[in-house]
Amino acid sequence: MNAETSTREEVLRALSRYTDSANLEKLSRVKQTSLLKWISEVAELAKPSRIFVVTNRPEDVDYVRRKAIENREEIPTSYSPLHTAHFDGPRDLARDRENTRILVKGGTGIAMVNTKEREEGLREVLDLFNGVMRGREMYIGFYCFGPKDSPFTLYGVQVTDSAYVIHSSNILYRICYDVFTQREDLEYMRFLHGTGERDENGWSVNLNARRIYIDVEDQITYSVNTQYAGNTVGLKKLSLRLCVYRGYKEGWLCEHMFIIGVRGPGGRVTYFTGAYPAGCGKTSTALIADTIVGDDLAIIKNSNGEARAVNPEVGMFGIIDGVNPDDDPEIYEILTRRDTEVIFSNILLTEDGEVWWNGKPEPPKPGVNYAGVWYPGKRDERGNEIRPSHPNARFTTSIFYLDKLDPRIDDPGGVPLGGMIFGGRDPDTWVPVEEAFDWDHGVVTKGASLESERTTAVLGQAGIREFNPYAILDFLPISPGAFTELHFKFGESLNWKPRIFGVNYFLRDESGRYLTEKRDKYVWLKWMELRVNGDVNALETPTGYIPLYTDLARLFEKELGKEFREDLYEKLFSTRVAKHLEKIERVWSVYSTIPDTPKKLFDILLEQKRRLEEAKWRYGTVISPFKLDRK
Ligand code: SPV
Ligand code: MN
Repeated sequence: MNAETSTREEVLRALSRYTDSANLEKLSRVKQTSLLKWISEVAELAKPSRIFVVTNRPEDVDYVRRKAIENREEIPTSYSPLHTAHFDGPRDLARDRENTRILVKGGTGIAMVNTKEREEGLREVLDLFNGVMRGREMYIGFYCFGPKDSPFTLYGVQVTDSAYVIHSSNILYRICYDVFTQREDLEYMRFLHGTGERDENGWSVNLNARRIYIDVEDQITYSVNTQYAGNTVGLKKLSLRLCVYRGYKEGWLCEHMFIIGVRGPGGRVTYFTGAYPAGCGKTSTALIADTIVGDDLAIIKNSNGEARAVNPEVGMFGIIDGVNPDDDPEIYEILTRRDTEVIFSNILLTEDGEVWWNGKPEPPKPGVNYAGVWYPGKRDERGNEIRPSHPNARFTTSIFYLDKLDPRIDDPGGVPLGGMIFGGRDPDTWVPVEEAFDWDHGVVTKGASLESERTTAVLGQAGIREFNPYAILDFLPISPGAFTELHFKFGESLNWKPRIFGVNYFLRDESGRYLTEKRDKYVWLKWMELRVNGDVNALETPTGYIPLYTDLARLFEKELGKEFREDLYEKLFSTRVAKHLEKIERVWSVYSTIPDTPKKLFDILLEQKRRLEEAKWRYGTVISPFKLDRK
């Protein structure tokens, strides 16, 4: 017997203390001895009463669903056996920015990234895992982060004592236990989660010891004393940091972007990715598109000189607040069908066992919600009325229910990218749609410069612009400067670079009224599709290319049956020079604090500033599109 086999046998013997014969057999088929060793170390530390392994078999998936209900992590509804409600508790229903940290050797700071000295962080978090699963079952799930047999795909193992976390993972990702039993050479990410002590409502109680630590070198994440999926489901936002880091090392992109298809003349489909900060139209754009590949994440690689994208996920963890039958018919239908599997989180579960959220046409009945028992008019200790469902209430469901699902969702080669879209909540600067001059210009002035106004619903301080480059700031393990450099290099490696666009659905007039309507974004998409394919001309502004009035008038008529007036066009597409100059100042001052910002970023900002100043001298501070040259 050689040393390898004896180690493997020893590891399996150690694991047998936590497993029945069926689960030991499942583990024994996993080829990566080092992974089994880690699992056994985790078990020794967290001390679960037993281990359950989720394979590709439907019985295992069903078992997890049943356990989530037995453990009271999910509550059945009267509406459908496949609909359940989950509550995170009033102080645990969002991502915890403060306690989410990237572990860095020596604790060296990374500009704009929340870090922690690695050894110190590991000591702290491993201590929190000591005995954390006592009396609980530990679940192990194996997943693909991407289509099976794809060069884009990453692999991950979720270890958790929460059946809800594994249930969510089973909906959101492809189960890939089979791959782990076939390929010994697999590189994989590891996600360890412990719910921590729960109170009588089922909420995690030790919120002061809530920690989400990310070790990018070892590709392990730790999450403890929390339940909210954005903090706990490893392959969601924790893997995003690991994926960005790996892309940074290897020269490809992992993005917080949807992937959509837009149809053009002759039935062609052009694919776009899009990055928008929360609450800025990301999901609604994805759902209004002609086809949808993904709603949240994208892995983008150079494939024979062209940029191709895959969605690493197969499910949606979407905001349910405001979803209504008129504006979101497709999602509404999925959420109200009885044969769809949905986990509703932080909604209102009414006393007759039905799910209610803000957006349902009928008024809410009493029930339980994220803050306990709820009845109309209930107030918190400060006298504020408690909303029946929370603004960050969510649905977890399969993307395969979507009628508009793109047939290439499982394509191992990904979809070819025609364009990349960046959008923020901007009342007064960006036009509704504009194409950058080229890749580098788009990277800097659209992606790296993305800002968004805080919404009143989130912070109660409307009007404050937050810097959120590429809509990924919360998830960056490297500085925004280094991330920008990565985009430059990626662009250089391509023979054909996707066009880059900026969109803004939130432009307002002097009285604060929105100037565009919800469905107008469909026209902007159609215009971008035509631009990518060289089918329409554009006007050159100091900040990029904008649509001609005649093209938009035709598209509004054709796509929405709506008249698009010339005076509205002029208002929407005027270049607001002074606002742009202010924006450049803000962006410049942020990047000048980031030491690894490439010089090219400043050069491009400077050129844009010069163009704006020259235009201001020629035309004044607001430039009508009718004054510009056609390109
Ligand atoms: C987001 O906030 O961008 C989400 C939800 O997609 S979370 O999983 O919390 O990140
Ligand atoms: Mn997201």
